[in-house]
Amino acid sequence: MAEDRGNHLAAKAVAITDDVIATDYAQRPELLARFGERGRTLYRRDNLYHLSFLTEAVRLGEPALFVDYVAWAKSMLSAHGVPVEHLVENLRLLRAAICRHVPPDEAAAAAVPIDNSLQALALPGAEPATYCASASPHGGLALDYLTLLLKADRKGAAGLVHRAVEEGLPLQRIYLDVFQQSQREVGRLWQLNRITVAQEHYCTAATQAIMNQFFGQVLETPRIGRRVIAFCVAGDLHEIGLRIVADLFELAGWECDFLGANMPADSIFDMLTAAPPDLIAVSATMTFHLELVEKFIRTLRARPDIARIPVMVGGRPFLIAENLWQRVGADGWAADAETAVARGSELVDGR
Ligand code: B12
Repeated sequence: MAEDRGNHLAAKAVAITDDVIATDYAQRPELLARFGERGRTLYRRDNLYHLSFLTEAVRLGEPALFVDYVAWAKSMLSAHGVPVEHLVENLRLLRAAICRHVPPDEAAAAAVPIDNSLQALALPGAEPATYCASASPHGGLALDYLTLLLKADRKGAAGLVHRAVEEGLPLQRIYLDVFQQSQREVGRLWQLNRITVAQEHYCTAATQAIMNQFFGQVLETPRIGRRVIAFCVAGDLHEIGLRIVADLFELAGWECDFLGANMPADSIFDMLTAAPPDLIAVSATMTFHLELVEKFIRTLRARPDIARIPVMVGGRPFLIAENLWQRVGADGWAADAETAVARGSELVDGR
């Protein structure tokens, strides 16, 4: 059955991982001497991580989710000095181990994203491109903003965007062309091992603080009598994308109950029942949280009192596989906050 896809991979993740490691260490006994017990622990952690992405790609029938993950893993590993050949060999062992542990139909389904990834790894790969290119809209401003943050000058960065708004740049552009793009660039620089986790945290916290400075302005738009509840599924800690969505809804005159990151589903249902909104906006950034997005929508649809509230989804995995929103059962999706407001309005108009 389609809805059972990926179940065996999830259930057998530990056994598959142990098999990969046992096979590799038997073939290459020097690994233990070279990398010690810690090497084995990291190898184990990485394989469980590979499997968490692969399971979602198989479950949702979207191989692209795994291909994107492998491209990301390649770039992370090579930035830390691990040659691509290690990843290629790891994927081959993973493919073989899966065949030994899950039924043939699920093994065949898992082979598709793995083979697609191996093909992509065989091509010469460029490093991921910058999100703050001067040719992109307000790319120069985004780069200047980020450069100040990376020098730990958040006052300077705040001044820069406040001046741009005073000179007439709409707040929407600051949110999308500066905050969004600089955050994505921070991620790229971390991925390439060019900035530390501490620098990423500094930039993120500073951008959140600067966004808060604009919040009064965001609320000035006359209200239009529509309300959206916005949250990130449990475990997902990435809230800035959804916060941008929330603020742009407010700028368009909606009331937005922004609940932020890591929201337990039970509590959402209490809120939805007590005061049903016109629209629900659900965000997930990590691919392995898609299962919770799908589960939330399935549970909602089974509750007659709130079943018909339209649900929009968004976040990083939805940018990778454009039909994913349908696969998780949503009514719509959007690639960015501006489109989210337009699409959300259409969904509510169409009810
Ligand atoms: C900041 C950050 C964090 C912070 C988040 C803090 C916070 N308060 O939000 C912290 C440190 C917690 C974090 C943790 C992790 N992170 Co992180 N993180 C980032 C980073 C640098 C920026 C996120 C962000 O603000 N993006 C900017 C927003 C504006 O973009 P966006 O989310 O795409 O949102 C837009 C659209 O998608 C859409 N949208 C979003 N939600 C919704 C919802 C609806 C309904 C709609 C319609 C539209 C919509 O509209 C938004 C605005 O236009 C990203 C890099 C990146 N590319 O995003 C990495 C990134 C997402 N993280 C990554 C990773 C690996 C992790 C960790 C696993 C790291 C670790 N080893 O622990 C953990 C996982 C934590 C978890 N369980 O969730 C990777 C993911 C790679 C992958 N292959 O999946 C990324 C891509 C970094 C990278 N380049 O390697 N992270």
